[in-house]
Amino acid sequence: MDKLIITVAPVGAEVTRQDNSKLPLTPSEIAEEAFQCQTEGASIVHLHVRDQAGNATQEKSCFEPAIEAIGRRCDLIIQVSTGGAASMTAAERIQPVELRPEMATLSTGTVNFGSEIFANPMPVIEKFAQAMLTYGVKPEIEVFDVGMIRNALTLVKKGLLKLPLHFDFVMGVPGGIPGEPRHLLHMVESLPPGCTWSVAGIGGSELPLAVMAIILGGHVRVGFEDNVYYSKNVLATSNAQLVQRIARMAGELGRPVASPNEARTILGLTA
Ligand code: KMH
Ligand code: ZN
Repeated sequence: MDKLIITVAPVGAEVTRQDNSKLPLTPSEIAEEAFQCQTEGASIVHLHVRDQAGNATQEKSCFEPAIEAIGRRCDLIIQVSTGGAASMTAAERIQPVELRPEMATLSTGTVNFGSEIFANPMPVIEKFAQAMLTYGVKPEIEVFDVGMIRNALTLVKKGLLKLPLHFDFVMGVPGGIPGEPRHLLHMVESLPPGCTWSVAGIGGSELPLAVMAIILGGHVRVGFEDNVYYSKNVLATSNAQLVQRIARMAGELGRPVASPNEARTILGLTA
């Protein structure tokens, strides 16, 4: 098995300081948290940013200072979100890809997202995939339900995505695939050979699905975007605390964590 890639999703678009007062919001807070997460074993940061009022934004001018601040503090792979928030337009969401980060997310289907709809019709997915080809950005395929794997493979046939793909199964969003072990097994079995995958379990499913991924040869995403708790009714003190637990458990299970450069090799990001 490859070493374990831990992605941290420290900010998200929906979570607030009411949910967890330790949520990083400004570029310097995000960079400091990213540094602490790399120290604990993370190798990718999945990046959302906020405006001065703390609201989610996809403005390039808000991504730039966060990307620069992270780059000054550590060498994590930066993966910008193109999901943004469910209320945003596709034109808003795609903006940070133009900054040529190493990676960006690509959601390959529409899903109910709580009381909202996270809309990704095929023409939008194709446009986003084309933008990632144009700017030389490696997509991480965000899968909120099993049909989205098939949509990604349709884009491979059209030449808009290249195998082997890297997937992230986001499981437990209200409206998406539930965060249950049998569903993770089914998703993994639905991938073409040679693809890599990680799992981002929402809320209480984060830890059990992460442990499954460690054992199955997948990779893991944790962070306040997905879960603000350390255990039932106990808030996490930082994103780094969540990363540290995964790295420790992976070590116990004989799966050491990948450094950012080792993750680059695993994901084919190096020339
Ligand atoms: N905030 C969600 C609506 C992504 O970052 O690519 C979408 C999301 C996925 O978070
Ligand atoms: Zn996200």
